[in-house]
Amino acid sequence: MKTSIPVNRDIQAQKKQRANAFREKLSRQGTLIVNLVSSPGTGKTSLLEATVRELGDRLRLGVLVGDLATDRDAQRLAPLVPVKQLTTGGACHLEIALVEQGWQELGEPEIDILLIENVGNLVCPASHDLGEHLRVSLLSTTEGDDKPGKYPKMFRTSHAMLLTKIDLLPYLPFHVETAMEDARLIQPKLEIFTTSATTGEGIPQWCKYLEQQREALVTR
Ligand SMILES: Nc1nc2c(ncn2[C@@H]2O[C@H](COP(=O)(O)OP(=O)(O)O)[C@@H](O)[C@H]2O)c(=O)[nH]1
Ligand SMILES: [Mg+2]
Repeated sequence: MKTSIPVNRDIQAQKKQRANAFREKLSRQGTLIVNLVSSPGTGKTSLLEATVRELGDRLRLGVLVGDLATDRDAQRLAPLVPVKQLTTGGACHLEIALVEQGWQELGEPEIDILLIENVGNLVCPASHDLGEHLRVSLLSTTEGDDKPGKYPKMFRTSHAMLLTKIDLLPYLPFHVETAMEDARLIQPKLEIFTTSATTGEGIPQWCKYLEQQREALVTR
């Protein structure tokens, strides 16, 4: 008699377990993990640069940046913050094993917030738990205000959404209210921020949210 072995289910369960263990380990030392997800070019690295400039004096930060190839994002951030590049070699998303490896390469520092920039992609990263406390999706004004409904899993599994590049609003047919309503239909609890890494608009509010979330982690 043939027996079937649910290999894929076991592997997924193991990854989930590892992600939970990583989240718990960093929770115990008071490190908030934030997973930034979006399409390529939405402004994740620019947001990280602005965030580190705003928060770097008050909180200890560390960054892991994911890409298919090259260490360009890590090179951009290295002058500002401890950072390691995670190169997936073609995979369209980060996985917990690579994040654990990057965390070790960072030296497992005692930091307040670990920011992870996921691979630019609105589909695959939605299905992979990296042990984060917060998943934050970015949607830029250049992408169109109809995207939350078209990529629902990403926005449904997010805690916050940033509408980025709002400095470009005068030049684009992008309606902030439409994008917000679309996203809230999918995830009513979504915290929403409008930001521009170029002008700095909305960056203090976003950083305040991060500070509050980190505070909530250590006082819970
Ligand atoms: N106008 C404008 N451009 C931005 C903003 N943020 C990022 N960009 C530009 O968008 C492009 C992609 O940004 P990047 O941070 O590399 O996006 P990532 O691929 O999501 O990490 C770059 O040319 C940035 O200069 C913004 O707030 N306003
Ligand atoms: Mg980037």
